[in-house]
Amino acid sequence: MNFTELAVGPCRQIQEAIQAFLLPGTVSECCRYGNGHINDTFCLTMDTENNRQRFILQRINTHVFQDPKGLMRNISGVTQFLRREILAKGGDPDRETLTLIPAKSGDCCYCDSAGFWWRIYRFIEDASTYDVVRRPEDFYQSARAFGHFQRLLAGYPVAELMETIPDFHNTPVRFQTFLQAVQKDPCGRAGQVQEEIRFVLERECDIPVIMDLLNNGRMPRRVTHNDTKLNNIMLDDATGKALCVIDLDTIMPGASVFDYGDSIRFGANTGEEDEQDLSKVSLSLELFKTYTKGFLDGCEGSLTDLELTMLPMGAKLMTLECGMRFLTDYLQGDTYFRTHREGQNLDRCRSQFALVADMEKKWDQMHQMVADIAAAFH
Ligand code: ADP
Ligand code: GN1
Ligand code: MG
Repeated sequence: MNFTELAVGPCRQIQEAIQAFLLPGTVSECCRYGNGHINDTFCLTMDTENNRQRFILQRINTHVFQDPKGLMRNISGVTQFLRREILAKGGDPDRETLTLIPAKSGDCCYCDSAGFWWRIYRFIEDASTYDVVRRPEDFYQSARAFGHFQRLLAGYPVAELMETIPDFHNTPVRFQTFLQAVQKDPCGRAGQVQEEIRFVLERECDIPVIMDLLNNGRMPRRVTHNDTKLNNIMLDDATGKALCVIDLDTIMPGASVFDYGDSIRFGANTGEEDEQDLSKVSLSLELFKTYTKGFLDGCEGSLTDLELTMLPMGAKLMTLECGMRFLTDYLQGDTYFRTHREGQNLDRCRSQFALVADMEKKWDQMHQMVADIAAAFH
């Protein structure tokens, strides 16, 4: 058995978790996997006499998700629902949605003797996630899939969903948390980031725009994914088509324009999310257009006129909110997002803010592009 690069906890903990699930054969390998910022993800290989099968083992971040049982109820409910929808459309639910492996207890997750929570998914083979857009077609595919995902979940009983992170995309609440972090300044870092703090304060009037529309009922609350980064979608290696939407921890009622906006934030940035050379950061209008087309294709005409008008605002606010979250985490001592180097959260924040600034320069063009593409649906 080979447990490589397991930086979290003792191997014993992982072995205990693996033992708790209904898995075939014996463990041949277990290694860290993927580039998520939140959970601890491992690729687990199990050998039987004449077969080798891979699984995704995850330790749920309970600092972030404080009700792991509720979270797993959401994922179990949503994946069962999606299985039925996919089957009804003649698709392959084993590849087109996540499949949870049950624990021996019959639950879909396991709490180990040290209080850590674990889950296991079937590994989706012959498909990949990407951290940068390799070619526009990939981005189009991801857009269509995220739009379609929202469409598929339109019939999901919303009342059954718990809020896995309260106020997750409540930008005004995020703003208040940011202000408190600036005021408390527990690590003495606020002095170095005055320019970034000012950047947020100058945009205070934008912060409540989408939440106000949701709260006054002008914009519908839909079942949304809420974390629509490119690396949360698997593309089929053979066909290049989007195959499966993953990372379902944050499915909650929310704004469609935020699902759209978070993808733009991550995928249409010509620089990296943590880019240190800010001259590389800009909004690619070509990718913006590509994503907009794909998302609207996936939504199949279900977005209201107001949602369509607010797509650019969704992109700007998701980028501003995420930058503010990175800055808050930097001020609080890097306790939320996984970091791999000193100052990474600040670099992430600066990249987001540079992208917001570029969106402001391209604001009219963004609106015009959305209007032109939306016109094709009327
Ligand atoms: P995080 O919440 O930390 O972002 P994810 O659920 O997104 O964790 O998983 C991290 C990475 O693991 C993904 O980007 C993807 O590359 C890989 N992954 C997750 N689930 C599967 C799966 N069922 N099959 C294959 N790869 C997966
Ligand atoms: C986190 O889990 P991951 O890496 O897909 C975060 C998102 C941020 C993103 C920034 C639960 O996403 O909200 O937009 O990092 N997820 C959570 O890269 O906070
Ligand atoms: Mg992820």
